Amino acid sequence: MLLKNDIQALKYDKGTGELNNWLITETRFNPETLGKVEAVFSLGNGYMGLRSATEERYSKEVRGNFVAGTFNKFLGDKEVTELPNAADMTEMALTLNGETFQLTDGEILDFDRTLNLKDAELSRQIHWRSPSGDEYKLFFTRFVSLDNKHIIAQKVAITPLSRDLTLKLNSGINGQITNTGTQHFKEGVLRLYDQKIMKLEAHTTESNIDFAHFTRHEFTLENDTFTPKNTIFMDRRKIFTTFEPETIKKNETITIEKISGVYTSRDRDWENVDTALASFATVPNYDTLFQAHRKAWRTNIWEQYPIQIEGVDFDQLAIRFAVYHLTGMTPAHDNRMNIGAKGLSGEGYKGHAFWDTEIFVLPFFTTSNPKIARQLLEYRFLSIPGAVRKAAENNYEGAMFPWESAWLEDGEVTPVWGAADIITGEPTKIWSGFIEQHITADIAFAVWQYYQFTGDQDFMEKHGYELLFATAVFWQSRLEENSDHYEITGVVGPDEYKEHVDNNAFTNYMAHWNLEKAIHYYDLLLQENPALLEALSSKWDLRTNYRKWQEKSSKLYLPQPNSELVIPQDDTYLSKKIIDLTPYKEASQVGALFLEYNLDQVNDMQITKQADVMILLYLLENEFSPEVKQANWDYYEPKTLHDSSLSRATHSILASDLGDKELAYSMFEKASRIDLGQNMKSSDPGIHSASIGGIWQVVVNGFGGVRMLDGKLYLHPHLPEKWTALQFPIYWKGSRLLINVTKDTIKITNTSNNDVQLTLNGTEISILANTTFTNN
Ligand code: IFM
Repeated sequence: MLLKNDIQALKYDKGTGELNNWLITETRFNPETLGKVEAVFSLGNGYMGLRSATEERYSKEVRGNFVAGTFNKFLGDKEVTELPNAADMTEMALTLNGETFQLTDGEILDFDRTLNLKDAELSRQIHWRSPSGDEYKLFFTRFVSLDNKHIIAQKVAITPLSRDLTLKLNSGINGQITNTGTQHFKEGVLRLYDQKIMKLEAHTTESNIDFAHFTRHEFTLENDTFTPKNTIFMDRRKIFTTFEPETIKKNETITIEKISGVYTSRDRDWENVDTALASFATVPNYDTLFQAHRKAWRTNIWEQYPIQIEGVDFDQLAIRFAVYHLTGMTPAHDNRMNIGAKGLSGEGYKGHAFWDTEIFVLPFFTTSNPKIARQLLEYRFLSIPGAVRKAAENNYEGAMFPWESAWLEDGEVTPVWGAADIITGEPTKIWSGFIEQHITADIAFAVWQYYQFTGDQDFMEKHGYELLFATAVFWQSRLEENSDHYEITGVVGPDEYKEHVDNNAFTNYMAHWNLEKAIHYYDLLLQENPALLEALSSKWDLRTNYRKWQEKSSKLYLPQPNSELVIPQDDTYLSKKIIDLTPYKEASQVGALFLEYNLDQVNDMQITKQADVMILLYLLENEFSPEVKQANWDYYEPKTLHDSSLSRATHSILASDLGDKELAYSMFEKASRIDLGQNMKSSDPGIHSASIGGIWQVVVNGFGGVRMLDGKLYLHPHLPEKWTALQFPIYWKGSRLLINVTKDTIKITNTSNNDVQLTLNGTEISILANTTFTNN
């Protein structure tokens, strides 16, 4: 389906047979829209993410290779730490019979570029006529290994069709790459080993991380491997070799493999550059690497998450696309790292982690791969010292988590200045790092959600209780007394178009929830594990805090539904001006409103950027009646621009809950096209991690109807009209359930040795160990 303003630049139906709904194809080379494909087709394994910039270079490309957790801060007060763009190892500049291979020159007779999600491999096939009229076929493939996290493998096969070919290849490692102009690396050693392996060492300027990059090439002509004439050259931060094979006969195919590796001193098994080199030296050729990589994807990903949608091919592709990127963006190998709002697919948001992780992405892992969810929560636990510092800097107590996070110790890393203000001509101040505070409760919420789904007592004892208590200590210190009640003034809620508001409903309710949970677990530990409570008490002064939690939580102002059942988003929202948002809602460009108004003006209008009250109704769903949910949907949705990619998924899930299948599906259609759709300008700085997590949530929590309420599992599917079947796995307290929903049956297979209790469409049932339950 094409949405308004779409042109069909991507195709989704090229895969047939085994590859049905596994391929995304760009069918027309467009040098103006390189960024979209670089991000959406990016390759990654959680250790690194590689933008899919082409082997040959173009003026509007943005090459990018990001290694998780290697943050560096450039000099100067205006800079914040960011994920540096590592040296580029993918460039391969080809000269064919004296002409530079460039798709902007000559003529493209045939072209497609395809991301195969199943094998996580990118391919590009081209039939090119050079400016002088010679024709060539070129076939490029590449992948970032899931089996060996350091490795990028590339291959190109070139066949001259018009006459014999004299080929020149310029290829190596280019450390002149920057983050939009900022050079994060000090020059290191360059070296060619045994006429074969090129090395470029680099060191981040401030965080002192060592990077070792290696690359090597292999040439094959009609099955025979050979070493062509080659000349090495070095430049600042650059090592390249010019290869000049003997003439290749017309219609013969020369294949060139380029295998590259990146290792850093952040690796847990890092010893030094020499051991990294020794490890790289044992890496096999493309095909052998590919077999292992493919097996890893099949076994660890697609067999682990067998999510199937029948009825709409695009939707099946979209959920696979989501799982593909959720895998590539997540540093599952290291609990000192988290997920960037753009994953590892671009410079956007500087690689920083936001509430996007806990509220939008984490539910996928909590439900489908609890081990990874635990590691992501451990990252927050390990970053408590930075959160305590942030609290202290703001005269609060406890752990006040940063709005944007990078290094564990950093605390707040949100930049202070952002986009241009069209009225004042100055940069707009970004207030989120100062006053978008709900993230502290969001993290506590994710801890609790993880605990309820998994029953992981070990995590709670080591990390979870402390996270719940430390966050509650912050909230009690944050609340402001106002005659007979407490309130929270001067914040930004999820709706970032409203700054310095008082009593943002989402923030207040979540803070209250956080305090109540802390009280509950304090009481519980007092009974069940007084020794642990004692240890935590002495660290966080819990006895005093407990009294304050009780006193303040019960008096915290929670905005109540008004006579129309609408919950005020904040103290003044409902009294602000209402304008006609139709032109902005219909605009293809996000933020179109700001071409006409500045943020101060928008602050004075009833315009909401993204789900705000709506996400409250989703997260704390059993605190609100269906009537309240409906009234708030009807009030806020027309005023919501969905200018954040986080918005539509939440709306879709709520629409499912409200029984409006059509609306839920149309919201899902839009959410699932944020990156994957035909808007070729949607994703240049990187894919939208939260929106991708949101796609999974819509499928499993929305249409699949999976919920955890008060620690119990509920299932109430609402299959969209167009779907005939939906299958997905979930873990509940360590037991794996495979849920299969069709128009008239629900089948639940319990593959564990424990019985599982759940409420299915309102009826409590027990799925016995190792059995399948069918409801029809
Ligand atoms: O965390 C979000 C926020 O809610 C809206 N602006 C973008 C951020 C990063 O995705």
